[in-house]
Amino acid sequence: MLIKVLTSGKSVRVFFAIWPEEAIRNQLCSLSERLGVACSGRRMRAENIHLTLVFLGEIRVSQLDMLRSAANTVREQRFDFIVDRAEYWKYSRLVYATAGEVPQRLIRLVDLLKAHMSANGLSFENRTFKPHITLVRKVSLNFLPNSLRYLDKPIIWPVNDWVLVKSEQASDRTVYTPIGRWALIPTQR
Ligand code: 2AM
Repeated sequence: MLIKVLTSGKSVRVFFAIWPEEAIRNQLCSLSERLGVACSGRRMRAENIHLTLVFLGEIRVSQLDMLRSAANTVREQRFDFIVDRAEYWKYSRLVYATAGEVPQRLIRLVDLLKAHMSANGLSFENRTFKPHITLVRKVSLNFLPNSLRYLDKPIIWPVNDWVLVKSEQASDRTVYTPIGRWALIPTQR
């Protein structure tokens, strides 16, 4: 399904991501509340919680159609992303949630997206994929204690689709708007 882009500018900052539905967002939000208090950092706003697949950065608006056509050809099956831990990234001063075991289908999805984008002439920063759901920023810690690192009850996130997101800077906040959505192939669980 495509969502009309409401933009008049010549370039747009975009990335591919998986975006939690309400039930999972609420669980991640509760986790960010716990971590935010313990680490005294700045929590991500609930509606901005996501997992980035490929960050494309600034592209021309005129490239969006080509990007969507390339994305239309990506096929991968549904998977669960099992969030069972939090980690601290000292360099970036952020605390994020992640999975001890990264699903192969997630890795394949990212590889496919990168390959299709490159084949269509889009250049982007090709960092090693490190799945992370940023929850708290501006954290000052030496390390994250184990009591905060491991979740008592993992959050089982059923991933059914992925999105293309436009990122904009409003006066005091970052606004993310989905501008495309693609379904993953259903499998028998
Ligand atoms: P972060 O949460 O670690 O900041 C939108 O900026 C999303 O793209 C965020 O999830 C951000 O990760 C990710 N991202 C990856 N590479 C980026 C880059 N070079 N610049 C900005 N954001 C990037």
